[in-house]
Amino acid sequence: MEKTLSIVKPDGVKKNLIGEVMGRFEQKNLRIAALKMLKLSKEEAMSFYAVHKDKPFYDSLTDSISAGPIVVMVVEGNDAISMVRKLMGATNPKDAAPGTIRADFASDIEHNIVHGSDSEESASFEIPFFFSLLEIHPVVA
Ligand code: IDP
Ligand code: MG
Repeated sequence: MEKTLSIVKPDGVKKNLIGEVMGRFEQKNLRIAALKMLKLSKEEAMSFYAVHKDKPFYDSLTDSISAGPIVVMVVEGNDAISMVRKLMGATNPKDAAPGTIRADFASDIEHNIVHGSDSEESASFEIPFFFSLLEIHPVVA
């Protein structure tokens, strides 16, 4: 069992895709182990995406993710990190494989609907960024 952090970004919430994103995870036998809706401040967005602080898109990225409410979730299952990444599709929707969330719904690279941790290391930073241990409900086998 692996855990990953996924986010329905502000553009995904605006496009009414919360259920669509969670449904795609659940259809692949992934489980939602924790869930909440919130709005990040610019400062919180900057610390969440600190790994990108030297990138040219850091300012616009942190503006976009703090532009409206988001849905954050812990997703659990076999190979959850890579499964979620596969269901999301490539960062740039122009490169995303057909049938992925980003290919189906994203308008552009800055508005690409969904986030998913890219490694165990990032998941172990991103999950506790949003959730305490008491808020995570591991799946009972
Ligand atoms: P990921 O979300 O697929 O893991 P990252 O490289 O971690 O992609 O970048 C984080 C987010 O920053 C992306 O989802 C995208 O919204 C935005 N982003 C990444 N690369 C670019 C870029 O070249 N221009 C503008 N925005 C970008
Ligand atoms: Mg990333």
